[in-house]
Amino acid sequence: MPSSTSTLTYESRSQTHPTAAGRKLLQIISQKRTNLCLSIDHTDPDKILTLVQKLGPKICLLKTHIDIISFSSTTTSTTIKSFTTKLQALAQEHTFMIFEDRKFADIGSTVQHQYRGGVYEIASWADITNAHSIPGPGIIRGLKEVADGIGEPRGLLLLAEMSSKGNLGGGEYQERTLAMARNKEWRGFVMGFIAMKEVGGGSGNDGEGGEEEDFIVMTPGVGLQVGGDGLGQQYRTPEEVVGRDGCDVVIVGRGIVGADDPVAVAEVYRERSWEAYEGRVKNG
Ligand code: BMP
Repeated sequence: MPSSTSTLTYESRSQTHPTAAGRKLLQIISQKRTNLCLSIDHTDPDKILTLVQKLGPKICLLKTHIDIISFSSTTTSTTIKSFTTKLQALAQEHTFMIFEDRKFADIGSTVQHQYRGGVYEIASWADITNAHSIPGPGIIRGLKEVADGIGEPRGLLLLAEMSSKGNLGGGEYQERTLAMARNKEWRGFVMGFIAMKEVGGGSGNDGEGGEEEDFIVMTPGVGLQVGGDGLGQQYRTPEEVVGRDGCDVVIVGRGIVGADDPVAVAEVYRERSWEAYEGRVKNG
């Protein structure tokens, strides 16, 4: 049976990960000693830029929902393009990557337009995006064709399971999503999963992915205590998510964005998530 990737260091995985986006992210995680992704779920573009400037040093990845931002109501009339250009400059300044949480879910032809064009032009500025596997492999093929024309590393995460109560992911859905991800045709593009625990890489005991398989698992629904938000979100702690369940990157939104002192709270998340990783690798 191959050994699980969750017992390997981010540093060693950054040398061998099959996707360029994955190698870059694992390098950043290892160098900055942070496996924290900030989900910047705010609707005011100016507030987002101010917060990201402060929180940039704490994170490996910034997750956006570009379509919740109210560009029209901003006082400085920030346009979408100038906003995403500023985010890219902040990513450069503080060394983090950008993940647009678009959750594509349509046929290949439609998602190509959604990824490349429209008002957001996601492929031009987001290093990473994600997609549901429900439409079948055509969604991955469609997105990959767009990504291949960009000229910079682009990575895709598939949603294998969600953090919300009653979601239809996990179990057989996750197994079929994993099987879809393993297709050699997109080996350099599908970098991992949104999931609640380690996926593939020897963790499932099926051995089908081979020893070199390495999917990066990013996990939302992370809080400093176990809990929920009254709308189905379920929170687990960094120790459970990273230490016990083998996830690689913790995604935190309101826990940081809504805090009185976001920088201090982000440091608590960073430290606890990093220590959970160190413990996991040491005991692995
Ligand atoms: P929060 O930490 O405030 O609960 O935010 C979680 C973020 O992660 C939200 O942006 C949400 O859209 C996203 N998310 C999630 O909560 N669960 C999933 O399964 C997938 C997500 O992308």
